[in-house]
Amino acid sequence: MEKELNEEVLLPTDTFASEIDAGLSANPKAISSRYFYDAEGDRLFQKIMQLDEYYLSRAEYAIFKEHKELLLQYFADQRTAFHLMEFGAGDGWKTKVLLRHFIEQHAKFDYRPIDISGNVLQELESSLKTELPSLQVQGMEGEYFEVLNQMQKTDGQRKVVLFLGSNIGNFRQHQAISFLSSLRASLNQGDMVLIGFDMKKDPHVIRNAYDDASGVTRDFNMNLLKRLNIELGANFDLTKFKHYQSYDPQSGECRSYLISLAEQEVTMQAIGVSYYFKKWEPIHVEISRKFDFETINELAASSGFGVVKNLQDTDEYFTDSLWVAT
Ligand code: AVJ
Repeated sequence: MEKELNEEVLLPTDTFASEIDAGLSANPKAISSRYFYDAEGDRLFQKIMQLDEYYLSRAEYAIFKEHKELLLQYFADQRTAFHLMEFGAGDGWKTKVLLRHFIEQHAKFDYRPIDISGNVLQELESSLKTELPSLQVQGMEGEYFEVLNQMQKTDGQRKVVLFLGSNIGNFRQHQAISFLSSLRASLNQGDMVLIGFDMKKDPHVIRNAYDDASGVTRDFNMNLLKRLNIELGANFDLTKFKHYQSYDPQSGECRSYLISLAEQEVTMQAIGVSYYFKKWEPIHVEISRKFDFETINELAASSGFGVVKNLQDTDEYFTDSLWVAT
């Protein structure tokens, strides 16, 4: 592909600014976790994945190591060719376990990572070129469903969509159902999805994963304010906010907040607006939901999928749930 690729995720500043404005003007205040991922946010998330406390990526990696044969059997049903799509592939650390195995088995498939960041795709494609030269890769830059819908007409091959890492946890249940229903609408009957779910477990283990001893997650959360300073001309004083994490074992909601340590006013030059913060007022910045099988089944049933198989690591920390479009 001879396409020009962007340096990083470029959102129109007006959409970005107006969403931040709406969130900081609301009561209670909130900012969407999708804004974490500028270049520095990407780098900090990579560091999070290497933390002792952050078990999620390692657990999913272990599931793939253990069950790659079984997954290929399901994906390549009757030895037909398939498109392996991935939403938000990142550096592909976990996916490469599957890709390598599928290549070794001479499976008939191609790999199509989808991301709104051209830069992410470019890096992934070039690492795959050296590590798995015979793999057919086609990075697809754009919004997930737009890309899928464009493919709809191209050929009759089965699609298998990976949505890993418990990224689904960033949605509340009703949002997840609408996301998955849109996904279903872009697929044909018999297509499959493999979704990563972080499971409910010892609440201390979960809290620690989002409040690590070395403070990387704190920096990851605080980077959001830095980003607003740099990109929207805000004047957040980072010493006047702190990161706070809560986990509710009943709802399974793990929530991140940035808490104002003083009564203060913050100005955003880009739109010429000031925001007033009470002392101890929180900004809600992320929800990372934890799941159980009931919730997973409900999600599948409500969005037009049937659960084929649930795969877990030996600790039962994480589940990769394989679904078929019904
Ligand atoms: C990338 C959304 C799966 O919620 O666990 C990690 C992001 N936030 N530590 C998660 C995250 C704080 C992560 N996801």
